Amino acid sequence: MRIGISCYSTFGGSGVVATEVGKALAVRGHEVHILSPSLPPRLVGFEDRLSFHEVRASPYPLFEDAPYSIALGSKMADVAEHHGLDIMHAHYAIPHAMAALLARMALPHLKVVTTLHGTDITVVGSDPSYLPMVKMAIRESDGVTAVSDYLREETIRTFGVDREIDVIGNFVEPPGPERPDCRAWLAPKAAFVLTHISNFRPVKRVMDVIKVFERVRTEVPARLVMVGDGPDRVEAEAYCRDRGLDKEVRFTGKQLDIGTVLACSDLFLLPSATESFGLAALEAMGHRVPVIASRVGGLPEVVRHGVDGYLETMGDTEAMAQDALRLLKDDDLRQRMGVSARERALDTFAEGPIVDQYEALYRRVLGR
Ligand code: GMT
Repeated sequence: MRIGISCYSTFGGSGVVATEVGKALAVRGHEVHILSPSLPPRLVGFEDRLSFHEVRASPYPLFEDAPYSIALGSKMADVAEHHGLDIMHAHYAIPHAMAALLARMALPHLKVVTTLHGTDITVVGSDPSYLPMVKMAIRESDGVTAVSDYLREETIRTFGVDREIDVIGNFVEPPGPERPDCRAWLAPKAAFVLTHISNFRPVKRVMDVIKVFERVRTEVPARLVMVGDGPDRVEAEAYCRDRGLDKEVRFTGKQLDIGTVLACSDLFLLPSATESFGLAALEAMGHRVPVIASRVGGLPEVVRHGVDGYLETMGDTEAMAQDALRLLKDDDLRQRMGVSARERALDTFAEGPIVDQYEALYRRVLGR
């Protein structure tokens, strides 16, 4: 098949999933074209049958903001026509699904598959300024997927849509070789390493991460590694400085090699307000790192409470800290949970079977 994939080029999970699906499809022999405002971070290395198309919205004095959605629809139509695409797969509804539908108006044979990732439904998609168009995009796409049962149900509830939505989860690959020296530079004094990875948006509740850590460090030697960047980083860093935690909490900013950090971590913290799936948690599990998270959204479909980690009421930082202390004080329990977490990640959310599901959906919408 000839497949276009449209996504954001940020470090977020939707771009990661889109890029990894594209790479896997190219390895399987499909021709894949990725469209994004800049090179997605995971699109590294040369892969035969995989091309990248940068989308640029040209400025014009009349525009307050150049209309990216129109430029994306134009680029989709152009790539689809000149490369004979069968499918345009939009990752994250806004604006990729609407742009793909515009491209389909220009080229009626083009089929549109939309993957809903999370806040495109639960936060921004349900905002009245976007809702009617998100609803239209869900209704009009030839195929729609959601990354968890929770997100599928939330989509039906929020938009009142009556259509088939396939649930296809996020996935991980088995981790590569670990770097033996990373623990020494993350936690020089044989302390435990707690890790959080996110885009530091309000939905991630990064201050809860710091509060859990603050409580944990009163009982065991520990370091906190905060990977990523976003609006709430400034507040979190200032808080750590004010409380004298800045030697123990390390803000690394965005990192490509999260595998190295996870390989040296003892616990992963994800106390989000909502999370449709929680790809960062799954990646931690793939590295044998137990997860402590909020019991929200699709997280219970990923992390089994008491088996791969613990799930607590959102905002209950004391319960999360108690879970962390229980795990850090009991090496056997921590290792057992790490092993379960890895098995769950690599068995239930392995790349191969998940990419099979996308391939099957493409064939279904193409009637092949
Ligand atoms: O919705 C976002 O905040 C962005 C999006 C992304 O691009 O990272 O994250 C969502 O998609 C991921 C990949 O499917 C999921 O693993 C995340 O749980 C989901 N984020 C939220 O629901 C908050």
